[in-house]
Amino acid sequence: MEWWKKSCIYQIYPKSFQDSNHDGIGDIEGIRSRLPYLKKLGVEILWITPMYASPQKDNGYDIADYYSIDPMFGTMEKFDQLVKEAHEMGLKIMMDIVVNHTSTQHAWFKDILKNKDKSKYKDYYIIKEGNQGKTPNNWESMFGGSAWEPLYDGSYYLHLFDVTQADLNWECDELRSEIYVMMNMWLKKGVDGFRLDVINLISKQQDFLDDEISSPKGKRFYANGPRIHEFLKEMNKEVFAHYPCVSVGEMMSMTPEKAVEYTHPSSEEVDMIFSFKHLKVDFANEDRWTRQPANIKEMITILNDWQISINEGNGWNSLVWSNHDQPRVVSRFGSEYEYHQESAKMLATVMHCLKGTPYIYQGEEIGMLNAGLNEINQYKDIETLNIYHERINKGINHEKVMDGIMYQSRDNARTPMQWNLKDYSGFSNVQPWLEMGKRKDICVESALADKNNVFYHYQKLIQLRKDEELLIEGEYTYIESNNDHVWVYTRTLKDKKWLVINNFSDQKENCTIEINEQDKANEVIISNYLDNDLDIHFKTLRPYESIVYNII
Ligand code: ISL
Ligand code: CA
Repeated sequence: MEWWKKSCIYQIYPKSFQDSNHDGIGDIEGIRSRLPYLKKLGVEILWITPMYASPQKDNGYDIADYYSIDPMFGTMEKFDQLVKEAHEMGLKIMMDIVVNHTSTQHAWFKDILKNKDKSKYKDYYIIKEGNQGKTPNNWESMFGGSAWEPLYDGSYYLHLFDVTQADLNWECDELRSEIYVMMNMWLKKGVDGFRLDVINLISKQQDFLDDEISSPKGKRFYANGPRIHEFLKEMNKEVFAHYPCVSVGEMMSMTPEKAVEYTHPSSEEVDMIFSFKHLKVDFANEDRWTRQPANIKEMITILNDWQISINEGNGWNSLVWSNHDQPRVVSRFGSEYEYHQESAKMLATVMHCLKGTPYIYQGEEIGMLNAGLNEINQYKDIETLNIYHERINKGINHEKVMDGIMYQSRDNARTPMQWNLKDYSGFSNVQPWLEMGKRKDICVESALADKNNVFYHYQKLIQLRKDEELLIEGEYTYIESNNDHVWVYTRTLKDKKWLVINNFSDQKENCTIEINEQDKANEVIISNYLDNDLDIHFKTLRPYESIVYNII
């Protein structure tokens, strides 16, 4: 079995993980100092978001030099030492690589500004003539506004994200080779794999037509574009195939059918994809910035559909509640106060018992919550600031705009990691680059001191996945339960069967579980309440109750 199927991936957002030199910004030394903590949790792969040299307009997703570490995080020597120490402790390192675009501070782009038409790098980016003094087409940036920015002579470059993130031209053979050489360099150094940022956007349909259908405009002409499979097969052959590495494609506009095309072993593209469909069930009218109560039934339906289709197609799933772009999961689908621990544990159990590779985003393991920042000037995220101005300019009132931002802003997940009850939660001795979240009582030190804390629940789930082949290879089956708030499923391997019951509601819920009449439970494997009975056919579940039974 591939090693990455069994492992749990922990995502580190280095800027906000641990500051070692007290400049308010997390760094490599900070990560190194916390390896024992991660080891204790039991995770096996550390995915670290970009630490390359960057002007940090989009917190490192705007890379200026793929070959160096940003001084704010440390040096290449420090990075090498981190990899070495992690390996000695049995931890693997997954790099985050951004090859859909570079920063406009990258030497290639700067060369164009300097040498203009003489620059050999003009073909590395997507540069088009304007259309009678206007942009080449009506495509929009994901972060608001036009996706085109004028260059020096009436032509425009494409940027699907911020204006400082220029899209690379994957049609250019030389560009592709340079990217593969660079990726090989990191693998040779000893890193264990890549998370590939927005990788299914790299192949753009070449006629660059106007678009009135997708949102943002243009998306259907580049998401899963015409040459995407060809490019990924090439990347696999040139890079991944030479190392026992893992490759995760972050992809939007995904369906399980498409996911199978990318992850089926015979496709030789990527090992798994990271996608978001189930994390849109609290958007009103598909508008992320206007919230509605989460539609749990829809979420269960989506996740269930992915489990079934991916397994049937022999692909592989990523199991994800949160990352650095998403609100905190307990704030979103759980309870911030009364059932904080119960709901955080339930959410953990649901994901970790599904088939696929689970991800934990830093702080999720202690149930960290949304930031609670209510002033726009407390926000740093470029997307949040762009959206704020765009919506205010459209005449939407400030309170409504802030309501959306407080719930959805990416900064919710980016406030510094809370280690202890000291100033700045032990993240730093000085005011951090982004304000601390409002709920300072939730921290690692308090979590570790309480044997019933959600931290130990995650630790147990991670260990269960190491011990029980059933959780890795076992078949997933949906079980009817006549209650929209409840998700019941089984995992089965040979003659072993586990029943997983989860209540997503903050109320007591009754349900009848449509499992075989003769099935009986003989053991509770894990639960978020201490006293469970062994009845598995009819249950009155307590708020956010979650139980895993062994079935005989
Ligand atoms: O942030 C989002 C809302 O959830 C997404 O639309 C996000 O922009 C998308 O998932 C792509 O994300 C990745 O690429 C971006 C970067 O800003 C994100 O941080 C990164 O995860 C551009 O590189
Ligand atoms: Ca620092």
